[in-house]
Amino acid sequence: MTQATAASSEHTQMNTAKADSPASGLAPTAKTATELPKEVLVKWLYDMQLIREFENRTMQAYQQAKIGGFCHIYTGQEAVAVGTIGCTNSDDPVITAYRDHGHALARGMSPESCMAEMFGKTTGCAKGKGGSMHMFDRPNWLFGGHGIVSAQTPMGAGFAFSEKYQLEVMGIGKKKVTLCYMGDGALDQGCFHEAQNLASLWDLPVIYILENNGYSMGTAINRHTANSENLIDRAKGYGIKAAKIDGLDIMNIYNEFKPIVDECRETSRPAFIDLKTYRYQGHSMSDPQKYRTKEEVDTYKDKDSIAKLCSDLMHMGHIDEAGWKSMRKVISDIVRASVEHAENAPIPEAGELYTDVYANPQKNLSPTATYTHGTKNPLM
Ligand SMILES: Cc1ncc(C[n+]2csc(CCOP(=O)(O)OP(=O)(O)O)c2C)c(N)n1
Ligand SMILES: [Mg+2]
Repeated sequence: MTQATAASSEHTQMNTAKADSPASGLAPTAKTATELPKEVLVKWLYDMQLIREFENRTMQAYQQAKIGGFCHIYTGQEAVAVGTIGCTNSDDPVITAYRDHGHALARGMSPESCMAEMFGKTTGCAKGKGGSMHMFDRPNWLFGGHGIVSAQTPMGAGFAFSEKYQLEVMGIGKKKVTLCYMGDGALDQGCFHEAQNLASLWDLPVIYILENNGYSMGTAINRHTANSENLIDRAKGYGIKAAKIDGLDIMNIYNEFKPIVDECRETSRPAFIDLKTYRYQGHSMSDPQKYRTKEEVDTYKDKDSIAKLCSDLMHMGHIDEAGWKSMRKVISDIVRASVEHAENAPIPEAGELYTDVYANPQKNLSPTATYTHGTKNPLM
């Protein structure tokens, strides 16, 4: 058994799935987060720390030029991905923008697969052809990772439409909620308004989660969008239920977001959530950050979501100093192993440029037929 597998089996034992825990496939259910099983709460801490450590190693690897292209770090925003995904069933569709490593890990992608994707290696989730901005994980219902600002918002409505159509017209499937994440920059794109219009008109069960980290690249939100203190009124203009939630406290996210998910699943009505959060790093790995002060960043670091959850769990007696230390060691070993894995994994053959280009490349193939991963485009 390698160090990493030993560490991961230790983690599995530590967080053995119980009914009502995320690992059972169903969102955990309790009136308030403090009433959730200890295993669920400890797993949140684990997942948030996994993302934090993963991003530390990502930055190192990027600085060593082992990762190329654009790379956007999720540090500071961990409570959003872990808390909101923690309110969903494991087969609810999730789609997001390019700051996507946290969502991929929170959805259950293995750190090896995520890291290898960034290294451009064949064992990455998209065979190394997508990179940092395009994390896809079909078995875990994660549909990207999208680099064009707001491009995912109409697709979010599309996933909700597809699931609803299957249930109500084809008589298959079940009630699902689509989570569509977006940055504050996406608020200003026309397609988001079109998506909200159709989501409301057609009763689509999609929740738009605004990860409001205050900046679109180097432009502060009050300089790029109108009435930025009152964004929920816009959604209300489309008849969409909207709420503003503090995104730095994961317990609070559960308490306020879980009822919205339940209502969306039940009523098939869309929702819009303005989740206030903050990114500790620059917009991407090449950002001198002249648009904000160190003091501002420190103010948010003082309210760090991982430190907050850890302290809450210690007060509740769910974890102690020794447990927290050993959890961090387990995670550190797993992430280090993921970097080693990515370094040693093969790079794609040149011929891979011609595979996976079209979803359905075979002539006369039924549009509903299953696509075979790796199928070569016969025209090339
Ligand atoms: C349509 C489009 N316009 C411009 C860009 C360039 N661009 C990349 S990221 C970005 C800022 C987006 O910020 P935000 O949506 O707040 O997300 P965050 O980086 O804060 O997560 C811009 C303008 C783009 N990718 N797509
Ligand atoms: Mg932003």
